[in-house]
Amino acid sequence: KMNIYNSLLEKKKNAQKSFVVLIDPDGVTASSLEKLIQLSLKTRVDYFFVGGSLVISNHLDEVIQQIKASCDIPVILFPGSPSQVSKYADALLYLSLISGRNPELLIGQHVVSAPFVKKSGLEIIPTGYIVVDGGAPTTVSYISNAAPIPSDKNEIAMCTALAGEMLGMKLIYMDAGSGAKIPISESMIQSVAQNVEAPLIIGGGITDPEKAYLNCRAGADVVVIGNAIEKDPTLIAEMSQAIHGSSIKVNL
Ligand code: 1GP
Repeated sequence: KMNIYNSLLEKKKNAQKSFVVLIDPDGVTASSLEKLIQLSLKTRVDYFFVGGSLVISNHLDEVIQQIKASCDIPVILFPGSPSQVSKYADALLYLSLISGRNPELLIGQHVVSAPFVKKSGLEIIPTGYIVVDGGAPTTVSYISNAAPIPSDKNEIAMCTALAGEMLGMKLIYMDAGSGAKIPISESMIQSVAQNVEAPLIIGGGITDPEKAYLNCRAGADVVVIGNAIEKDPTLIAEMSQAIHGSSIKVNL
């Protein structure tokens, strides 16, 4: 079985950017998911993330099994709560909300669910999860009961990411929250990217391929798009081109 984290490190080493499509199990039906998978296979989607802050339905397993039956694109769980674990996935982002000061999301929920997560047999990827203000309250900022980092405080984001990395977190995921009005600024991405070695995931409110491209140029290793693709799945092709095209080395 492939090791997802090693694949991310390998890509980073080769300055290859990754495109992630976030699938909210509540936002898809079997037929819309099939369409999404087919569009993802036509261009290039590197990974699927599955999960979200609120998953109301209980068809997480079915969604992942459907993806697995149709394609080889790796599925990584992005759990909003400890109940969002599925043995059918390839890996799990083991998130600690290091931008917040809610002990439950830093360590409490991890303790309660640890034996069950371990038993899943999934590849566990310790991830420093940093929520940045997205211009208006997002589901994650409300549900987490923790203040997001103000969008113009690059140094707080940078210090938070550094601390997470020194604590042993293998990925840094900076998120403005799903459907954020304002995505994370390129200058914040740059401050973090220049100071940490862990692969950097950026998401939240990215609707435009130009922004996805600029995020990569600023130092994002992985760009996650959810809402925009849920609304218009044909955006997958343009997003994929913008993200993968940004890897081309330009000598200035
Ligand atoms: C949310 O980063 C993801 O956790 C994606 O956000 O749905 O706004 O693309 P969007």
